[in-house]
Amino acid sequence: LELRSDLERAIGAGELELYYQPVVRLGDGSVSGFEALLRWHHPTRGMVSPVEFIPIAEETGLIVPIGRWVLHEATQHARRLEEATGGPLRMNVNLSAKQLQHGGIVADVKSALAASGFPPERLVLELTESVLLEDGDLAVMRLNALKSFGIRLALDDFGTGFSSLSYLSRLPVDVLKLDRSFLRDGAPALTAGIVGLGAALQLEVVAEGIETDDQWYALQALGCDYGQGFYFSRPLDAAASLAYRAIAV
Ligand code: G
Ligand code: G
Ligand code: MN
Ligand code: NA
Repeated sequence: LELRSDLERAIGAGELELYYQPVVRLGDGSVSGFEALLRWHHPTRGMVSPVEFIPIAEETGLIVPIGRWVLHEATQHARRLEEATGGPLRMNVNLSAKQLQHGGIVADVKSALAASGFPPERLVLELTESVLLEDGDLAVMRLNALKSFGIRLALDDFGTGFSSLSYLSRLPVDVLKLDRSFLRDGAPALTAGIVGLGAALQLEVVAEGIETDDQWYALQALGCDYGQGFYFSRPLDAAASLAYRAIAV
């Protein structure tokens, strides 16, 4: 496929860009941090979605240098965001299973933190339960090594996989990200159940895909602490993310 060879060039050619979506405290709508999301500006196809090119990056192994670039870029931008807002912020970075299988991940995270000076306590690595599908014990070892620097782990797309509950006991996670399908499909009992599960396990819960004020208020009433979604903000380019301020409550 031609996208494959194009992707090889894309990093060096500066065609990859990170967008940043705010994560807010549902209590008052204030910004707790941002999630970094990759975008590829392809010279002829225009914007290519990560849903299309991340799988290619994984098959070709290019996810390793791309992921390294993402970690460096996101932690450096996190420092700029903190300067712009004058307070501490978290930065969430997505990791795929392939990145975790590669031995370099621990060194890559360490070097991004050292180069940026961003504190590990505010870096959140998002993973899905698919990290356990292949060589799960190795993945858990690497995750524990990462956690030993003080970073946080979030389980992304929670509630959509096969056996989320048993995976929860194996993965050393701090945060559950409730998949946006729960809000989209209007599943209030399941949403309440997962928020309750998070509380029982002393995990933070981030609700994804908040698009209306009613969804916000309902989650607030359930005691869900954090959220993200188009209601607060779409993913923003770097300049717009620096200018983003909490919506007035
Ligand atoms: O922003 P958006 O719809 O387009 O993202 C789609 C998916 O791509 C998300 O579910 C996310 O997990 C994945 N993704 C986005 N950015 C990155 C990244 O930097 N690294 C990895 N591994 N996945 C990413
Ligand atoms: O899997 P992951 O959660 O990393 O994917 C995040 C993706 O979800 C991004 O592509 C982002 O653009 C998308 N997204 C974020 N907020 C909303 C929302 O409120 N509604 C919808 N439909 N998509 C969203
Ligand atoms: Mn994510
Ligand atoms: Na998600």
